Amino acid sequence: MKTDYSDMRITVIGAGQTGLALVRFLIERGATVTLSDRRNAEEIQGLECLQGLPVQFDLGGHSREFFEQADLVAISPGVPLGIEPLQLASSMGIPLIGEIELASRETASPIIAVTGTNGKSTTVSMLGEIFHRWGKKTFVGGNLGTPLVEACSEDWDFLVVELSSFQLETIENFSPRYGVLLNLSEDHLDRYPDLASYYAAKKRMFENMSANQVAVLNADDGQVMQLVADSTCRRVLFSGSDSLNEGLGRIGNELIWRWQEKETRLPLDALQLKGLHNVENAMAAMIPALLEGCPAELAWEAVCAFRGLPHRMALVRELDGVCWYNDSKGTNVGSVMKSLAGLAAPVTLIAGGKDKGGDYSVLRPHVEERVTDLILLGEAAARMEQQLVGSSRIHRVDSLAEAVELARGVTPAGGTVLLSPACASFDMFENFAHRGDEFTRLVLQLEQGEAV
Ligand code: UMA
Ligand code: ADP
Repeated sequence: MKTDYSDMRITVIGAGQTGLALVRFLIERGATVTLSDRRNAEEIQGLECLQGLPVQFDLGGHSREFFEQADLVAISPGVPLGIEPLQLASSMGIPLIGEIELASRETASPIIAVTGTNGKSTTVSMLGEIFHRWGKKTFVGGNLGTPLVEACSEDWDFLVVELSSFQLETIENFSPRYGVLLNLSEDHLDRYPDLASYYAAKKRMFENMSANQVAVLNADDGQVMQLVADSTCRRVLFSGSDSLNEGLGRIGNELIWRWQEKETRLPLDALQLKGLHNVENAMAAMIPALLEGCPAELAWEAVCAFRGLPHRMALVRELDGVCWYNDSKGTNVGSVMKSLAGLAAPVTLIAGGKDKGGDYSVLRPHVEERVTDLILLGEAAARMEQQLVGSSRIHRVDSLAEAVELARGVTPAGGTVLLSPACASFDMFENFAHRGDEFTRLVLQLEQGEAV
């Protein structure tokens, strides 16, 4: 399993979390490594973790020579395959490999992979809670935060891996024991020419899976069922709206697991996380555990005890009768709809950020129903305003600080302020967590008694 990279010249592209982890791994395996990034050293965080290692740097742009002369190019997920240096390497027959493919070749541990447009991080975290409570040595990472390559030199009972479409684009032989597909809706249209290409990347998760492997699918999502229609792997379904003859369904306030002539019921009231979308995430997380033989009650206890991840509908504070929620991870319109659905009017919604090219007008009925003031910032603000004009009072601001100040001024007691941007954060922040932390800091600074 241990690939011998000694004497290979490998160029790693992207000096983010993935690239830095790849460099450390490949050097340990004897490769001669160059790290290439379009940013300068001063702009890159965490480079110091490579101190003392024999790595060559190609920073402030990608030089041809490191792509022309490589034996292999290892790619970070955020780097699009269409950029010139990768096209060049590819045209010269130099193999390109993504981090998930590279890492998964190194491990024999069973992989539970989770993808979908929304709910991935919540679901993999729930899976981690279940398997840990069951006493299994379990890695939980991937797009969630820790690159898979950091785990692949160790033995694990299970590897639970969140996969984005970017990571799936570059797989070749990757084949998880379980492939969970939660839902599909519009996202990442700044990277893909159309929705079909984004869905096609998601579909790749199933392309090497066969009858011994299980696709865990959301029966309520027509796009999901259609996407996997021609796959040859086993399927186990979940539904938040229907009792299923086989699989994990729902009847009123109970989940019902029907499998091999047996039936188990679980009380939905016990789930801490609210909203139908979290019921779906919980069901998706339960299925691999149940099929692995984890007692249903133990798995359900673990899921119910889970209190959610930061930056997903996290209540920052209640101040003068106004609740302030940080949903910085609401980075597409689908997730904003779910977040809004759980709130009562009047809501002040702070949105906008890096524009991913999607259609914001689908938010209109949800904004009209609940949002009184819509505060827009970032690169996407102009397009959002155009598409949502007339749906609520719209304000444009230049910074998050200004947005918070304005929200404070316009939101009456009994109302809610929600940061749920429907956009990526990279135009103004390092990532969604940075944006959420900044929002939290600003909100915690607000003084009592100064509301409208
Ligand atoms: N870069 C170049 N040339 C380019 C493009 C980018 O050099 O043409 C460089 C950037 O300057 C930067 C580096 O590439 O230094 C960033 O690489 P990256 O975007 O792959 O970021 P990582 O830090 O490695 O983080 C990635 C995931 N990021 C993306 O896919 C954008 C992280 O997901 C993931 O947690 C991490 O790997 C570990 O697996 C974040 C994300 O935003 C949370 N994901 C998207 C999402 O969830 O919507 C898909
Ligand atoms: P992801 O990792 O796919 O971005 P997260 O679990 O981080 O998903 O949740 C991000 C946001 O997406 C949440 O704040 C919530 O608004 C929304 N969300 C979570 N789960 C679902 C789901 N199953 N379906 C639709 N939206 C969801």
